Amino acid sequence: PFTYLNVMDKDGLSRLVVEHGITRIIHNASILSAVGEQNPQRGIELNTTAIENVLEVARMYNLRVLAPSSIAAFGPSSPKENTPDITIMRPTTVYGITKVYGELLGDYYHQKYGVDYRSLRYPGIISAAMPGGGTTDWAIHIFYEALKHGKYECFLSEYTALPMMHLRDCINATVSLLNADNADLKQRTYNVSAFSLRPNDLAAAIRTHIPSFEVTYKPDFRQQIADSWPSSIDDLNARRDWGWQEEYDMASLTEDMLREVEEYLKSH
Ligand code: VAH
Repeated sequence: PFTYLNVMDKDGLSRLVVEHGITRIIHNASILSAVGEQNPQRGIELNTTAIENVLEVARMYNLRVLAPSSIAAFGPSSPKENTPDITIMRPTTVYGITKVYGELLGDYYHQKYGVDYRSLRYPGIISAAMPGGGTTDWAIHIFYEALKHGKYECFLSEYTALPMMHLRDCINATVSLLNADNADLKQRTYNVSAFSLRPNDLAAAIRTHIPSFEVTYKPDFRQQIADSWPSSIDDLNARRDWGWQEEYDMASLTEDMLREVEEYLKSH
């Protein structure tokens, strides 16, 4: 079953939960990092009100909630490499600030009301679906441009390493945490990542399939956002507590993405 819902409408969310006997919510509705910096007030309003509504409805109806956070919850003063789950978190985007707020509010609802809140700090998620205004969108656009035009102008510098994962690994991690036994969870929010990815490395991987592929680099406002985030993430707690394990590395992701994007372009 599928229906539309405005996540700002708490009563509408409550009605949906009651009418459909909902027991779990995966809350993905959010304004992402780049779009959020172009309209900060809209990002603050939606991202905070949405998580508040989801947690309140979860409290009222005893729901299990998986409300993803992001590596964007870290900032320039967080450790840059192998960033741990628990560390300094002073993000410099409204997206990151609202993600830290969501994590802290989720912990509060868990402690005060016993709400079964769980969260994953997603890295950049790579799939053939068009991205929604994030700073990691380059890792999707590059495949479309490689297949359509044989060249791509990247909005980050070639050496900007960011944690990433394939969408299938993201879904597997989400379902694994959602189904994990509470007794196995030693924290409510976990880092997850499959590998760190730099634009020049992905360009080289694509060139093993499309030798003539050319990339130029023209950093824009998103470079400053990317520079404030970790280059790599420590997700050992997720691997230990509930068995997180990625399937895709950069090479297998590249093969899969070229195949999926080619399929998409044939039918659109
Ligand atoms: C963004 N794709 O770029 C999202 C993600 C780690 C980044 O949260 O905003």
